[in-house]
Amino acid sequence: MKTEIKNLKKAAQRIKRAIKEKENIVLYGDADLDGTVSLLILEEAIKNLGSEPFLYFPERGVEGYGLNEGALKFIGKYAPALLILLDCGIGNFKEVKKAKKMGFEVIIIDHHEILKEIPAAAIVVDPKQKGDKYPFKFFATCGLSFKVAELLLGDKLGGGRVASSQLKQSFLELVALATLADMMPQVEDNQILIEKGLSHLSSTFRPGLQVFLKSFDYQNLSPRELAAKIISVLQITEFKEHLTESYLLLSMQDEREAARLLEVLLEKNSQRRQVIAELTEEISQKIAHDSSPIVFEGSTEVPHSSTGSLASRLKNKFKKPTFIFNSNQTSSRGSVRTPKEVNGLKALEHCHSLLEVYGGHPEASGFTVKNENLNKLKECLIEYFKKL
Ligand SMILES: [Mn+2]
Repeated sequence: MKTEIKNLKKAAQRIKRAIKEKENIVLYGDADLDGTVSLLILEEAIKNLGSEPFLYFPERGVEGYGLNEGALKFIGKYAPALLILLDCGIGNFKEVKKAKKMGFEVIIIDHHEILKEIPAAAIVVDPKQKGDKYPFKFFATCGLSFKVAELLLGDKLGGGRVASSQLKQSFLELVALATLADMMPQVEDNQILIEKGLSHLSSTFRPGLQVFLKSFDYQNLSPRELAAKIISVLQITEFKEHLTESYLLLSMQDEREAARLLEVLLEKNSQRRQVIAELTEEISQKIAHDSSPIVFEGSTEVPHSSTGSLASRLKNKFKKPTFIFNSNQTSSRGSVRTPKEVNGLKALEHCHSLLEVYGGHPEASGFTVKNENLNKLKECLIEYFKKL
């Protein structure tokens, strides 16, 4: 028998049962492109089977990353329900327990590193968990979501009929974009997903992607260049009533409506790029002669949605583990980017007693810290990296 990802089938069976028994289903996704696409694929699969799930994306800058108290309060009205956490959840120990108490049965579909333990969810799909024998470990969450959709839809997905193979192709386009956006290794299973998805991108039938073809001179772009341009617009967007604008665009049925939204997104994107360029310059000047083993910078001025991009740029420039955060009145939320040979997640783990939340991947992770612990965190990290 072919090995499968641990609990994948179990998750699909549980979702099928929820559809059949008309249980409420809540899809809860991280707001980046991976989370957005993971949610959209499952939503479309579930709708195809006749059920209408509720949707929620937590707003990172306001609520923090992953499942949180405020979000639970909001979605509480749907309980009892099946709550599916996508591209987040594997670090939400407290919140998953709380959700259970509120009447949610929780499924986690995530690809982030397993921390000290696994949350008390009913079903956890994460190729990095113990006992997962599937050889490939580096799916983006959208790849896992696609696999669940395949199990849900069976013959309805690519079963030879035109409509169904179109749906499969459309899912693959989304998976390719989100896997690239999440910077997952482009090898083995991912390579296949990306190649399949990109191969038909220029003939996509999804209105929210068609509008990109009309707005860019795509004939002169390779499929990868086209994908990179689309990703740069969709990777981080703003929110409307707990939905991301990238979700709204990709789920739109009407092309004219999609074209209008794309115009707004392109404008916001160019403004964002300018802010990032200015902040990169500002911070670079400030730390140019700094001998610290790390870059640790942030303020209320750094937009929370730009901490990842800023950290990546500064990491590439100074070749040091880089921690960039946005502060509000009580706490700071940051992104970590480290040179290849350095594991930033281990560093956060070392200082975890100072942190509220942390998680991610060895080269790209994130954290939330109370402002009163910010300096202690900096010292803890410096001490950690000095010893390395
Ligand atoms: Mn992801």
